[in-house]
Amino acid sequence: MSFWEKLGLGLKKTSNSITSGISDIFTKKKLDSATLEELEELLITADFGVTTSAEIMQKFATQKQDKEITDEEIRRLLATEIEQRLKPCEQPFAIDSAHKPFVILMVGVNGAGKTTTIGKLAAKLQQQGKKVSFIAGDTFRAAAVEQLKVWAERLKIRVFSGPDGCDSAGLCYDGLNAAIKNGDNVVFIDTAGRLQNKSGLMDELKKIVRVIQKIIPDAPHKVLLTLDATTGQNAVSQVQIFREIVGVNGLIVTKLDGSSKGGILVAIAAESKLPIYYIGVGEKIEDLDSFCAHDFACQLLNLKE
Ligand SMILES: Nc1nc2c(ncn2[C@@H]2O[C@H](COP(=O)(O)OP(=O)(O)O)[C@@H](O)[C@H]2O)c(=O)[nH]1
Ligand SMILES: [Mg+2]
Repeated sequence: MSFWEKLGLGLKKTSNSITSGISDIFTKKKLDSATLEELEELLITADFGVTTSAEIMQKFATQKQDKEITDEEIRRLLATEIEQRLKPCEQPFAIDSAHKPFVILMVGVNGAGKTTTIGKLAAKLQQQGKKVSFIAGDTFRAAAVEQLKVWAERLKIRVFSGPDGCDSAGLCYDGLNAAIKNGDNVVFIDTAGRLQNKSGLMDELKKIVRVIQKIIPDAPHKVLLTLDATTGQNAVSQVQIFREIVGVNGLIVTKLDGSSKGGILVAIAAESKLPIYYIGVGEKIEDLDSFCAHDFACQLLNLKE
């Protein structure tokens, strides 16, 4: 199955509910104000966000009100609106080779998919000929270190880790020095994500950044926030929180397979305007691909391109 097919299958729950919702609403074939209101509600339910849903509804109201329209036309119009909103977030993920190593700090709440994404992304960078290494900065849980080690073994990547419960920032400091010594092109720093304890998390992440800047003043070169699409609107507030803490400059949205909340990408894009570098559609190594606004919008509205 191609990535496109997996994405389509993953978004089925969302796209089916939007599609059938649209056909239910458009029994009258006319875009009157009652229909428009129902459409707006449908978009909100699909997690597009209140602002975006209202904007789209408003646009249809000025352009199409009381005109005859088929449900397929509505889906096409919606797909265009969504693509436009997602387009600014579609940006290539580039490693600036002027930085050696290029330091990537992975942040996000527990279970969002940070460690898995590090593995998948490292595989891609290896294919581009980059020498990659890992720092197991999630020292809070032994299982987290083990999980990163499994990826490292599989990809034959060096992983810098310390004893259970050791100080994460100190480990990152030593790990970064080791990466420099080894001449690595890219180093991923995995971190813990205990959002329950927001101030502790904030302190720890800030400390990691401070410590690595003692070695490389302009690092981290990318702070990637991993978001689990199944969490819906909560993902929007996670963006705000992590931005405040460590200045996130790129997003990865995982679990778009099996999420009935695929519309959340639209809300995240509208609220954050941050690049969405990659999306995840499964647990396997190949289940991560660059984000394409057009493909995503088509799959979300059940359109065949
Ligand atoms: N279905 C699905 N599962 C994913 C995806 N990305 C990660 N996972 C799974 O989500 C769980 C948590 O991922 P993990 O990388 O440990 O999250 P972390 O706590 O942020 O490091 C694991 O079981 C992963 O295999 C995805 O795109 N789709
Ligand atoms: Mg992890």
